[in-house]
Amino acid sequence: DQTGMAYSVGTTLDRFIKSKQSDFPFASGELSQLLRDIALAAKIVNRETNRAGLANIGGAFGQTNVQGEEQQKLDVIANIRFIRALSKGGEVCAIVSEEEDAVIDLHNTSGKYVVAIDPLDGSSNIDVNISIGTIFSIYRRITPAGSPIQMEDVMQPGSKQVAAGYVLYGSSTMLVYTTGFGVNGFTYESSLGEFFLSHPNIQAPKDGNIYSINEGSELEWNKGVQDYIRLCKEKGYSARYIGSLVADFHRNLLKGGIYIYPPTQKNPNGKLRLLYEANALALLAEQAGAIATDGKQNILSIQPESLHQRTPLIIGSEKMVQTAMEYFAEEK
Ligand code: AHM
Ligand code: MG
Repeated sequence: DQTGMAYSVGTTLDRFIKSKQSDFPFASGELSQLLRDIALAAKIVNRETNRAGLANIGGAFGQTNVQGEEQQKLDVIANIRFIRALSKGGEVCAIVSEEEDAVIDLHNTSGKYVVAIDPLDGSSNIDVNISIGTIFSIYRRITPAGSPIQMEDVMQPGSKQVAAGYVLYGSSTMLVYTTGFGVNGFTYESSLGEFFLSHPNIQAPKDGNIYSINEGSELEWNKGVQDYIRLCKEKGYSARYIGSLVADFHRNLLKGGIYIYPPTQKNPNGKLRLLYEANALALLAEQAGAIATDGKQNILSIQPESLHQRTPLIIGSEKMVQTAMEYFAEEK
């Protein structure tokens, strides 16, 4: 029951995951454990992001390592943290990460799940104390457990996701995820080291008045995009663009809005990556009653052809995305 259920104040993520186990009557609990692994890594990355400003005074902060090596970049650290958590848990057989060219085969053939992850998205915002995020998609492997993983296990369309979510490292840190039964958001209480259910059963507004696009690229857009953004202005919508996909998506999900990363001359297929950026947010959008498309088809129905494939992304409130698509269909 997604709507009628009242959660007590102080439902922790762990307890929530446990209470949702009955959504999967025949499940072994491995997906639940995998979600807990991700939450743990998120707490660690949260700690690192909070300290990021102290990186250059690491000595005083006790952060310089014994070899005197330079502090690693936060996105590299996040990549290591998530891969470590996912490898140790034992539920995962393969990982696709934005930070790694090839598939990471964990050589754990009994692991049922494949994870695609952008460990720390919003690279231009990392060093300037602006919200950043982690995005993840979870798939069940197709080939039988016990055999080596194959590309088909990894290259599944977004419609096959069994769970997806993001972590937003913002003014509060939040974890928002779905297992295909609605979308729930948890806010991190750092003094207790716990995520608490703060946004049960998130429903995206059907319409909105915020548009999010990098307007610096306007001259590179096709006419459909230009015309739609002009419409947004005629309607008096607000422009909001953080440049961190998770943060822009999260705001629009709660307030109603549209996020667009269109094809540009520089990036004819858009900039964002299908496997570990667009798919997860598309599933969350759909589960919250919003829409995600590449302009022609539902993001979730795209059959991936390469690991780091890009896709245009139009995502947000149903009415806004539908109107945008009518404009984009005119093209040129
Ligand atoms: P990244 O993976 O290098 O961080 O790039 C992805 C980010 C998204 O978070 C954001 O929405 C987009 O790139 C912003 O791109 P631009 O600076 O071209 O507007
Ligand atoms: Mg990214």
